[in-house]
Amino acid sequence: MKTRITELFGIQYPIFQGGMAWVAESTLAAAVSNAGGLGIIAGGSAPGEVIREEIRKCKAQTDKPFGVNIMLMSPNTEDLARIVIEEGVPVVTTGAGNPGKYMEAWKAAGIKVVPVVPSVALAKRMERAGADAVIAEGMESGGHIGQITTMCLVPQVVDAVSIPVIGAGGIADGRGLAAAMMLGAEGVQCGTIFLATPECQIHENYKEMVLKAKDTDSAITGGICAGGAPCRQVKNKYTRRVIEAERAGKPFAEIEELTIGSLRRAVQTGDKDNGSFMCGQIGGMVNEIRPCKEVIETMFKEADELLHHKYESLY
Ligand code: TUI
Repeated sequence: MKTRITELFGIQYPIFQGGMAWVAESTLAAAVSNAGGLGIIAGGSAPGEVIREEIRKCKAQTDKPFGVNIMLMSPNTEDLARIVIEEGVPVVTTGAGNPGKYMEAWKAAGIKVVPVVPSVALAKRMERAGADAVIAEGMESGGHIGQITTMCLVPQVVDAVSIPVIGAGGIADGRGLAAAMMLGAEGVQCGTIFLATPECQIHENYKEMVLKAKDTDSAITGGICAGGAPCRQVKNKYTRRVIEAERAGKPFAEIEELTIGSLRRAVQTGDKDNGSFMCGQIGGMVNEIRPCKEVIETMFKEADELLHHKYESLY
């Protein structure tokens, strides 16, 4: 499948792996890149030097292009914005904010910049600021989310900008990939499906939570997570406690106390009661562990079948 995304990023398949904070480290990113997609190291809220190490480890594991995601709510954003330039990272994706103030420096360094946008307005602003592509991410996604579904966001963003659009949110197989292409996307970004791979270095309990999750098993902790950002994760005692505190109108500091460190607890200690197991709504369809290469190849084979044969036979 050749699109402006495969051309622009020099990758075999137009698929990005989501920049999942605490989750997406060098081994996962290198596995996705080696399988022909674009692997991404998540900056999350880690110190810049930790990510510099991850970038170097990734380079040692692949000679293919990869990217770094910069989560703009991080207190270490300035450091990371500089480190991606120093390390010659080919692609930067951003999330959780407007990367406008860094764009000029990244472009001058030859970095391809791909912001996640939750709205048409931000997509247009990013195009004007020089973004190479945008990721239109629907609220089906895990983690910090916007308000619009993938089905509604992708075609509206595609109509509003001329740069290529990558669809994200709720995509985990060839059907989702084909659907995104039908909406006008030229590639997809997937997160949840890559949690269920042997290359993903999260705690086994996290994988178990994703594999067991049904369609309705995610909860949005509203407007509180990470200082006022809606956040989707698997329902558990933690989400019930946070949502209860929110409904009771507890002071912000008290709720923040509950949420701080919750994603790290999920990823590193697999604390099923106190962790935030971020996962998209498509988690209900993710029922087995498969290597990244198999995930990607199967997805594109399925989409190819659908796009070439299934609909042709209806006419
Ligand atoms: O960023 C994400 N997903 C994330 S970030 C994250 S880290 C975290 N850690 C602990 C608690 C909470 C979060 C986990 N998941 N996705 C991309 C995304 N970007 N979703 C929404 C946005 C977004 C929102 C507003 C992008 C831009 C934006 O702009 C506002 C503005 O400044 O115009």
